[in-house]
Amino acid sequence: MKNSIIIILLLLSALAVSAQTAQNKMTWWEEAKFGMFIHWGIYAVPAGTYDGKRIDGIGEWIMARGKIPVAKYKTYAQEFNPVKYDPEAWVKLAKEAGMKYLIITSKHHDGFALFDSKVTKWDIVDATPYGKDLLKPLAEACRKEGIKLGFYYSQAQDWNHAGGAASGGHWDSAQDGSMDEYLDNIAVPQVKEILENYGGLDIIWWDTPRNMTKERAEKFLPVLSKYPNLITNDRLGEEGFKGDTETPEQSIPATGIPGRHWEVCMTMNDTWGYKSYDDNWKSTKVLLQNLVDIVSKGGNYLLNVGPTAEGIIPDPSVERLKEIGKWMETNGEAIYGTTASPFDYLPWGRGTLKGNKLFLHVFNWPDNGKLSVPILNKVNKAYLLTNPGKTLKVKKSGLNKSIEIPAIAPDQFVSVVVLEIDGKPEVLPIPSGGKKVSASSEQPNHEAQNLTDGNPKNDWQPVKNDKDVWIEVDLVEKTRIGAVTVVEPWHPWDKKSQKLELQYLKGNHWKTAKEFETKGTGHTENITPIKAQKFRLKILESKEPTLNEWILYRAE
Ligand code: JFZ
Repeated sequence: MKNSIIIILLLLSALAVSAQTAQNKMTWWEEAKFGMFIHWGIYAVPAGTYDGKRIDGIGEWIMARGKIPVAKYKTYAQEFNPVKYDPEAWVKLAKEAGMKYLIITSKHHDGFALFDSKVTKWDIVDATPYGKDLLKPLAEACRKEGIKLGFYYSQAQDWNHAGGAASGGHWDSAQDGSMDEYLDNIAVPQVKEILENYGGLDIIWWDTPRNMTKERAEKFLPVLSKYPNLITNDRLGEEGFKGDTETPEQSIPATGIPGRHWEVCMTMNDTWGYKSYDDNWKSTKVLLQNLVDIVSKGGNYLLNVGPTAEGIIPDPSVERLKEIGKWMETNGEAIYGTTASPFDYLPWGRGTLKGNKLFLHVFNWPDNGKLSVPILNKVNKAYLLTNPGKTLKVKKSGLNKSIEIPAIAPDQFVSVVVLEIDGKPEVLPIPSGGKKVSASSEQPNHEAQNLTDGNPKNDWQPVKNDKDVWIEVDLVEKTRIGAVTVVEPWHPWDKKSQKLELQYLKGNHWKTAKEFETKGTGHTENITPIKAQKFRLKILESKEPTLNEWILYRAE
């Protein structure tokens, strides 16, 4: 009797422990934060130029943008001979950059398979002089180096197999055919191939679900059901296939995506697939601050490289990845396995959290020797992440903590200050959160009140003939405001923007705090702190006035 009680107690405690440390298929992904995207294929041969003309837009779309006939495009395969391809070196580079996973285009919209496919001749083995599967050795290198592996697979668009979709429509009769037959005979079997033949994938990354009705998307489900640990994104079907991750592209959602896993994919220059003349490289500082920004909002960063037809990752990419890697080597603790920032806004940078450690990622190092942190908790210890032996002095300053920091930023990109705090982080709520909003006008189901509800998925829209569009919030008490964020619904490629003016009520007069212009993808603007109770946002110029969220932050 006694023994069985002890056994039951032991079992119960074992259950409790396993529940606490419950692992699921997303656990590694949540901890990883940073991955490498690789766009590689036949398009690296024309590399942005067709018929002597530079073709606008992203390199991997050259066939569509240049309306290159199928037969002509196929001839490029004869020049695709990546003899300098060194999969081990690619994986090592990703690892050196601090990336934990890698996702490569196993087949992009041009329909070309980088793997040995039995259901088509349009693949690396049958169509190129190289003649060897490119993904086998890459998968082996990933496994050897402990890097998780994902394949991008363009399930809907396929510009070379008859019946495949093409956004904008077919431009060559060779593309015409039944999409269902294409799915049954090419796409579904190929997905089976990539899942079965590469030692198990960690991720499948679908793309552009053009014409992917529910019935068509469902064709992939029987295959996928055999891989319960496979992570998939949200681009399989037109509707209703949410997958595991949301995939904002080329821009960072201003307030993250609450309640979902999300991953921002981004290019280092302006193209995914290699273009010989695209030199518009983002700086290491921008890329690194993007990573920190994304992680502070709870997301992952999937950063792209576009290798050449010879199999070389362009030097500017390699340089940047190595610089990021150097930073990650000493500051990785403030990235991997962290959770989103407890702060809604920090004027000088971003925050991440792990246990009782609060990591303060300083983008703009204060020149007065003091870092003001709006945290209410007791701080037990403060130090630079790169110099934990030397504690920094912490003083109270109003509701904030003031950290005494060195005069000069220890890092040229992002300097990390660590605070060890007592208990869960406590911060003041967003002043505008949940507050009453009124507007010059609003449409049913697009009420102004949506603007302060913390949900970026609903929106406010004024009526069509509104000539003087504004929204107004009452903060209930006078509050010092130091920044404003708007969440907007568009993508970078929509090329939308809105001109906005933040105003505040002083006496009986609306005064201008700041005018600014957004790019339609959400925006945060710092202002000279203003103390007021009522604020207005005027939409000065917009083709389609709308906002998802409007946030006013406390100036510290
Ligand atoms: C898609 C692909 O088309 C692109 O080639 C690349 O692979 C990227 C990661 O994913 O990008 C898109 C998707 C949708 C649009 C533009 C680019 N769009 O709707 O205009």
